[in-house]
Amino acid sequence: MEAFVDIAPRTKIVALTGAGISAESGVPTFRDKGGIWQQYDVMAVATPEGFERDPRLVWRFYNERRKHAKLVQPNPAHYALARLEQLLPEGNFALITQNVDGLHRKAGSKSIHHMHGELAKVRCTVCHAVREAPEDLPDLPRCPCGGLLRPHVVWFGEIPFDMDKLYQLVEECRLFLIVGTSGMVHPAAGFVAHAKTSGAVTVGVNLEPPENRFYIDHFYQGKAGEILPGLVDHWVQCLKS
Ligand code: BV8
Ligand code: ZN
Repeated sequence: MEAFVDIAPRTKIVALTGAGISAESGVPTFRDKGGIWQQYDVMAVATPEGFERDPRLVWRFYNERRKHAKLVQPNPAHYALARLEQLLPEGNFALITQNVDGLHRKAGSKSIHHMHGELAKVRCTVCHAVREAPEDLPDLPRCPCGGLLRPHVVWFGEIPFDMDKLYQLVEECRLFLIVGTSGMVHPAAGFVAHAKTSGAVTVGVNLEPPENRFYIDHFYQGKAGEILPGLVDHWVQCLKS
């Protein structure tokens, strides 16, 4: 593996994470063998049409994942990103995650953009109120207004949250770190190319070379939980020098 790239003290860093950063916490990824989409038909459980057709099936899928997410803990990769944020000057770090599992918040990260939403939240399909998911949800949970509740996540064909803000962060950063994502799902998968054309140095950590590997200047192949702590240690030294 090549030596870790240096950073300068005032570098603005944006990190984008995907399911791979939670793999070592025991959260199944989507496209690896045994991944979530191999057990469920993605069109049936992660699209508005699927919810329209069979909301009970979609609720079973998300309740199962929400229950599992409550039992798992962050791994060294999540903690490394939380540590990096603490050591950088206020406003010089932003975390964009495709993950809905809540592990970045559990690890202490503060500036988190859950672009695909959060398992822990539900949204009313009528009044659009967003609230924490109550403990045990009935088969077809309802809002006090009577509307059917849905998971507060972004399905295929839906627009991810805060896209204008996310594009601004990607354009302003000087270092773009991409961790644990196959680079298959847009528009998240396009952020690394956008960062690079906006003048950022791009750094990637992934078990396998991702689809968007071409745009990654410094690629460290392996497990995020094993590589990120050392990378952050190196960057902490750079910040001190
Ligand atoms: C949209 C939330 C319009 C719910 C998810 C081109 C442009 C724009 C859109 C499209 C386009 N082409 C196709 C589309 C449509 C579609 C899309 O991208 N389809 C793909 C599959 C072809 N995109 C959409 O519909 C998006 N909306 O486009 O709106 C628009 C257009 C432009 C601008 C604005 C709006 C909505 C997509 C969101 C869908 N919702 N999830 C839920 O979680 O249930 S997506 C789902 O996939 C998760 O969020 C997941 O995070 C995400 C991406 O997957 P990854 O995180 O990368 O996970 P994956 O399993 O694929 O990979 C894991 C990686 O980790 C692997 O590489 C593996 O090697 C690595 N790994 C494993 N273990 C480790 C590891 N790495 C390090 N350490 C380890 N230990
Ligand atoms: Zn409502």
